[in-house]
Amino acid sequence: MKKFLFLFYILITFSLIQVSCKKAEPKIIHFSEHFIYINGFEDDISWKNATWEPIPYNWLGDKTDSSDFTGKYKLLWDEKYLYVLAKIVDDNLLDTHFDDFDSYKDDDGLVIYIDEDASGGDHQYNHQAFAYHLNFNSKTVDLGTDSLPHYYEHCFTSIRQDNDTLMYEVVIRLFDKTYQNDTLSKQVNLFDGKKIGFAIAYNDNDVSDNRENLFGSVDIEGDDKEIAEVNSDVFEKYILKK
Ligand SMILES: [Ca+2]
Ligand SMILES: [Ca+2]
Ligand SMILES: [Ca+2]
Ligand SMILES: [Ca+2]
Repeated sequence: MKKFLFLFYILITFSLIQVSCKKAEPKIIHFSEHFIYINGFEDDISWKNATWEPIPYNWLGDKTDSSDFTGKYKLLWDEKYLYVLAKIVDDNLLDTHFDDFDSYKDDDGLVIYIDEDASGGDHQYNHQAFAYHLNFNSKTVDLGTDSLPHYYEHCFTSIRQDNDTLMYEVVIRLFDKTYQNDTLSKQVNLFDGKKIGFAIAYNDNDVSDNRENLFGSVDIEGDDKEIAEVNSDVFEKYILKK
């Protein structure tokens, strides 16, 4: 009996070790066989073959419900670009800072986080990963190596508003950690089997001076729920598949 219990103990311990060592499989981004027209409409053939994923987590701000915000997104790729479609329902659209570099997180706006090689790690003042803040004028802002906000012409964005619904359709060129500026740096080509880190979020302000909530696509442990702005370890791993 003792021998049986010992063997049982070994088996359970081994199983627990296996479970704890098992890493989450990367999610799949499917290849786009067809041209995607960046116009804020989701009727392109390729989008029909992509699956919606939710933006369910309240990273910052008071507890709220679906009447305040709901969000979902789809991803696709081809050899040159990553494509993002995001459907946001926000009960009150607010854009009060007309200087794109001034308090942009206190206006409503989508944020797209990309770590081109899924390396993880700090990206606040370097370019091993990017946090693209999409303004309503379709310009994109992220912090530079000088710790100041700058424009990045990596994203071409179409935003279509229908009452309280925003449809973002975005085509993105990816850059690696050697990125210097938009004229000197060469974009990274995409290929079957390439892994990237990705997350998406929405700054929601409805009636306040400062941002009310930040909603995100990944479940972040710990107290620093805005960590995606600083560290790409929390981005989700995706693999490009043909
Ligand atoms: Ca379209
Ligand atoms: Ca809202
Ligand atoms: Ca990286
Ligand atoms: Ca809002």
